Amino acid sequence: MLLFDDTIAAISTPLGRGGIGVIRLSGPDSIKILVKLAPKVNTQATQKAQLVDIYDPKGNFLDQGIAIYFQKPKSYTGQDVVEISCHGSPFILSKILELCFQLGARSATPGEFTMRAFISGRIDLTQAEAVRDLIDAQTEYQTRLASRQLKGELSRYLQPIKTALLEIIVHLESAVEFVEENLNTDSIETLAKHLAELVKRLKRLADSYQFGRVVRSGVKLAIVGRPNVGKSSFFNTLLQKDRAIVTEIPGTTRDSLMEQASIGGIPVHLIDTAGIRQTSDIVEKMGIERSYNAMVDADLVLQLIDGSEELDSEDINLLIKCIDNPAPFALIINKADLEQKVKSQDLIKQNPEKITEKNIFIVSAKTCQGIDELQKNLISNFFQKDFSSQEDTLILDARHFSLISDTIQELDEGVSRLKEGYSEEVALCHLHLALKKLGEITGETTIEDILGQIFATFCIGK
Ligand SMILES: Nc1nc2c(ncn2[C@@H]2O[C@H](COP(=O)(O)OP(=O)(O)OP(=O)(O)O)[C@@H](O)[C@H]2O)c(=O)[nH]1
Ligand SMILES: [Mg+2]
Repeated sequence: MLLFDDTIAAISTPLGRGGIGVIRLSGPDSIKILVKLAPKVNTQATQKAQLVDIYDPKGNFLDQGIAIYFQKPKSYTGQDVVEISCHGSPFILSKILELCFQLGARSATPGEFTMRAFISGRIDLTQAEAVRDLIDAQTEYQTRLASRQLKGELSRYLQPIKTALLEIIVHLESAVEFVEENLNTDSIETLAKHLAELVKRLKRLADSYQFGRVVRSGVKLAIVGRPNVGKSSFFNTLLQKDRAIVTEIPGTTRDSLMEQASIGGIPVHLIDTAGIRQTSDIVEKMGIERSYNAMVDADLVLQLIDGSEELDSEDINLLIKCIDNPAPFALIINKADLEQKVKSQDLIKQNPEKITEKNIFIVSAKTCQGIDELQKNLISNFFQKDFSSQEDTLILDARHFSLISDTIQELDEGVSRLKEGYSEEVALCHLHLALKKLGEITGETTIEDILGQIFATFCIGK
């Protein structure tokens, strides 16, 4: 049983110098500790910012700051919470925190404030996870999704499914309870149909994880091609900085380079590679080996082609390798600002089954022509399968995906047992398990060590 009858404290702002820094306390002694630090604080002025002078126990003045006493239950954690904003000097912050410990608080573990909010019923587990995701978000789209989840989007999607499942369970339970009300074939058919409908809704959610995972963890994009097609220029254009060396000499890039970027709101790990060609130069050979490795490791391979020159055997050989490579690939015809000798059709006819207009982008790394279009469509063309819009509810978290998959499996089993004519008890067993798994997503049914694992991924002070 998790007990939260002690008081925790932590610095909630990042370590290091800053304009202000915030120390947060939660638990029954919070206000007592604040009074010791700032004797003139008005303890009746709850939920209000107060200018206070902060002293150590010997009466030495430490800093002037703003204190807010959030009286329970109107606080983030549902307990008495105190937030002290003082000047953001690492020395002052750690001094005040140390005093909080001396006055009876203990150090908060990662995510412990949010865990208390969850335990006291202020938020459900998906909202608690959204707090962590919001803090970790690196792109605007990630932030938007986390805020939607924080507002309870996932719980709202699941609630009607849970209610419907519970109704079916109650119906079956009464059939078991009153033997004379044994279900006839028609009602079994109807129940199985209702359950199949729930499975359909859950599958839609589970399918969104393919894209959700990409949104959360990002994708590895390897830029490959023969020398001088403009790989490094394209890499720099996407990064919006002069990261890789660009020259007109073929074989300029010798080693793979990796940088983080954002394409269409999705975090990407962008890899520029050495141009692939036959060579006897030992260093260049090693670089090319790395280009092949990057292709194998990538989630999406971008083969660059110089549109101002005829396709040559090196382009075609690499294209065959891209087709055989397990990751999806896109073909980027670069140098669109020059007279074009390569058309989309020239590429499609190499393998019309594997290459379609959807795989092909025409750009100029030099003038940025076509780059906006590529940014808009590249990721969604390859990873946004099976769900229609970016506004749909998305599963981003492996824990949610695994629990939804388990729920679907239990529901499928339940439907099969009903149809096969087993007793209602057998089907009920699966349906109860399905309900339990759904409850675990929002935290209605959760075991303590799972909570420990989830909150360990938070930062301290949140
Ligand atoms: N006109 C034009 N020139 C380009 C474009 N992209 C790249 N170039 C030029 O093409 C030459 C080669 O560019 P890089 O980006 O170094 O090509 P790379 O594919 O990285 O070459 P390696 O590293 O040697 O494999 C340079 O002179 C670039 O300025 C483009 O879109 N238009
Ligand atoms: Mg290069």
